[in-house]
Amino acid sequence: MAFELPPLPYAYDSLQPYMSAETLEYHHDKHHQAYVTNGNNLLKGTEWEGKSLEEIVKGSYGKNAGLFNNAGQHYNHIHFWKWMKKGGGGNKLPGKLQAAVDADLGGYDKFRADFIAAGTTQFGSGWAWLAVKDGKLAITKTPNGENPLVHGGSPILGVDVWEHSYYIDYRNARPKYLEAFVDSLIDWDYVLEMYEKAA
Ligand code: MN3
Repeated sequence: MAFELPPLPYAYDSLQPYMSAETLEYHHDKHHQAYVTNGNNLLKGTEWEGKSLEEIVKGSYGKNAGLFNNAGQHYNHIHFWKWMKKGGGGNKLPGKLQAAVDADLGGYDKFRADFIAAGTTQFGSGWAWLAVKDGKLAITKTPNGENPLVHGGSPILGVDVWEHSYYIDYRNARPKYLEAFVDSLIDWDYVLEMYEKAA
């Protein structure tokens, strides 16, 4: 199935002041579009043509680096846009998710600190994740376009720590961007939706 750029699920200026319209215009319209365009070119004629995006991501990992990087980033960004919303973030988690965070991660405050630390310590480009693995929540980080799908897990929340995601708004202050993402942007309802599919 050919990759397609999904529209942003909100207006470009709706995440201000935490993420600017300029960041979203570049990040969605240029960066995500490039993964779609390059991914489609690299998919042509491969054994993964006609497969689902998840199958392409998992199948191309370690076998076709060019296709994997673009397919992985396409998958990551499709969800990244939906992991944010105006008026999101903070510690008001849906009950089922709160219970899992308490049981598996030591509560919300520890989740917040550990998730931000994962994003801060990812050296260079990559992502920080909340994933379900072996039936439990886990916080991880990956380089470049990788995600928990290729490490036996199911991502339910991820934050992009490539500089293109924060440099316009935060310059080099990656921790400030991560704090704003957790405190003011996360759409916990979408995290719950992915958790219910994964658990
Ligand atoms: Mn990105």
